[in-house]
Amino acid sequence: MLNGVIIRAYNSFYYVQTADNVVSCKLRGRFKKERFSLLVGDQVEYEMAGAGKGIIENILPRRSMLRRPMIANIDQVILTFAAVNPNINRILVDRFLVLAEMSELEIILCINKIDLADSQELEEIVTHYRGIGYQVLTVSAKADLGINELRSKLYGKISVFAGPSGAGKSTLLNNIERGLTLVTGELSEKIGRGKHTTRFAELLPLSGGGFVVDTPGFSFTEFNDMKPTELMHCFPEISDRVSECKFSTCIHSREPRCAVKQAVADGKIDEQRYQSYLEILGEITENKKGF
Ligand SMILES: Nc1nc2c(ncn2[C@@H]2O[C@H](COP(=O)(O)OP(=O)(O)OP(=O)(O)O)[C@@H](O)[C@H]2O)c(=O)[nH]1
Ligand SMILES: [Mg+2]
Ligand SMILES: [Zn+2]
Repeated sequence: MLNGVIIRAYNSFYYVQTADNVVSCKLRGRFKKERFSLLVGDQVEYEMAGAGKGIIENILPRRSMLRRPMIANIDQVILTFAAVNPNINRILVDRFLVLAEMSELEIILCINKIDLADSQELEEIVTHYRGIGYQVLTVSAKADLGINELRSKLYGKISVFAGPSGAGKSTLLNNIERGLTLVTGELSEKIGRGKHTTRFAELLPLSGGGFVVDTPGFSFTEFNDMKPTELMHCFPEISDRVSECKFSTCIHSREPRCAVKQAVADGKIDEQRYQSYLEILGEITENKKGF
């Protein structure tokens, strides 16, 4: 049996990347029920059925699954923001970080368009997020800065580029891998949002090994089904302290003897990060009231 990874799914065809080519596969009849559960990113075993064609015989166990977009076996999320245009906004960064933390994947914060940035403001934001423990890279797709370091983080892994629209995700990927011609800013406006955002997710192979996934940006983050206990663990610096709160049910808002609030008062947790936490907490507890 041969091995490969599904890089694209279209109609009932699955395009399977092998060591040296792409094979267009159909599913073995007995798998038809599972058709909708087979995802881009899945590792499969297949048998050849003519030139460039194959039949998928087996799906290997998944290491991970990302929900938005639905992709299997992702290793890391490259959360991409523009330093400027659109200007970086810490609350928005925190909101995206929470979504990324929910996926339990590795996170790299990538700040693009540093060619336009004020170096002091950039330094501040980098220091801030490194201080919390995040990996932060500063790059410019246009001016070709920091691209090699970013590239080196991608090889041998499956990485999803996510973040707000206009951050430069597609431009970065076009720069990282010669031969990619992803639609970027100016063009995507002409095509219109509708078409741009309904694209199917696909794995784009890197010549040095590994895959990247471009995603359409969204500027609106939602936390519909999240529980307060999940939320607190999406802030590493809060998560680290929850066991020190007086009450095990503490959600770190109005409770007395709360180690998190104490850490904010002592300057050990950043006040603005705590405000981001409270803002999202307010949204998820507000949602519950309707039921
Ligand atoms: N000055 C500058 N402009 C950049 C840089 N990277 C991207 N841009 C511009 O920013 C705009 C948006 O870039 P895209 O790559 O389309 O952004 P995106 O994140 O893919 O956006 P969506 O697909 O809508 O989510 C384009 O006009 C790019 O030319 C950069 O490093 N510096
Ligand atoms: Mg794009
Ligand atoms: Zn607490």
